Amino acid sequence: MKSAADREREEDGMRHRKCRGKKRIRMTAAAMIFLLLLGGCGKQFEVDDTGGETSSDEDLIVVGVSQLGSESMWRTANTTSIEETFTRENGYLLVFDNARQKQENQIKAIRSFISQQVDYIVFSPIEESGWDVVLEEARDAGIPVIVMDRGLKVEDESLYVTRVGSDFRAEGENAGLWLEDYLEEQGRSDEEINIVVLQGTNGATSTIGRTEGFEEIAARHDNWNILEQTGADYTTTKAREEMRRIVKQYDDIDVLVSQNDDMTFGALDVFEENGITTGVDGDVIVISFDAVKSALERVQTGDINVDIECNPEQGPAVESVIRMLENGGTIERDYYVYEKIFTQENVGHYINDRSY
Ligand code: GYE
Repeated sequence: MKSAADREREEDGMRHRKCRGKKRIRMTAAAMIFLLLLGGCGKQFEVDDTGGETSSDEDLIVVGVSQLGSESMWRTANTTSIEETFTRENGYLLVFDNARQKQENQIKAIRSFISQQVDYIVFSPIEESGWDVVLEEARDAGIPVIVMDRGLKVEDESLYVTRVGSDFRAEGENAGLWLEDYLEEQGRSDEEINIVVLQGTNGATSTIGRTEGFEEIAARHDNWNILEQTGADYTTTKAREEMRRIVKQYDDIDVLVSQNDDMTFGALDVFEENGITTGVDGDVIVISFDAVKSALERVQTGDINVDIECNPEQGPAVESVIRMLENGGTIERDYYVYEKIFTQENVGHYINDRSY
């Protein structure tokens, strides 16, 4: 049976309406904050703060979201952010698909969104390449595509409207810059420093950016030796497996750079198994990424030296973009979310407010 929203789309024969002047859709508080951050766009939105009715079905904006998987705590928080943003109460009908780490599943999901004639397609590309054909299909169907989290490489940039996510290269650079400062503080700037890097999923923007950013800083230091960079798919299990091999192979690891918290947990288990101490009072300096609550707790206890935040709460920013599109506003090519760096010194101020 067709939903009222389906019927509405068929009736007006339009797959994407630039402006829905008749509609009043409440904006979440979080979306308003993002608007302030995005700057200059706030005036384009109508805010219904009456707190009252939910929108009727015909008014709902249908958003198809293809999530790449559920490999990490970060990903779960990102999915929650989407689910909490695109609610009926906020004026949306969310069609959600979890691709379980397979690009072919994401392509299938996008095709299914196209055949359902959703109003917007939002997706987080598992890797950067291989999207041209399906995005051309979305364009031919007149459905705007918003890229969330990881980015992509397409021949024709107009195949997607914008990307909302993190500046992964800056995250990688921040890891390197933090290490520079830390070694200096410790009086170890001239020592030989042996580094192991656990990388995320191959071909993912977050892996590429964090790797390149860190390498750029490492290249300034002849005494920083990257012993090995190895992929562990952003998962604890794979990281454990790789680290068991690595600790056998090298007996003098000074620094572990682990491109997400889930992999860091696996690595910490293996260090512990092997009687190797980590963190502020330990032998191995540990640099992690994401900053989920359970990792911040280990920053607080000192097992992890630093956690470079990657903010998964991107639903409100994606919603802001949709609002702007609905109102015919000008869209930037990239929207970056705000991110911090946590060490034992500052983590206490933030940890209690962490919801994921
Ligand atoms: O860091 C990791 C996840 O693309 C930013 O993917 C994301 C990364 C995140 O699975 O935990």
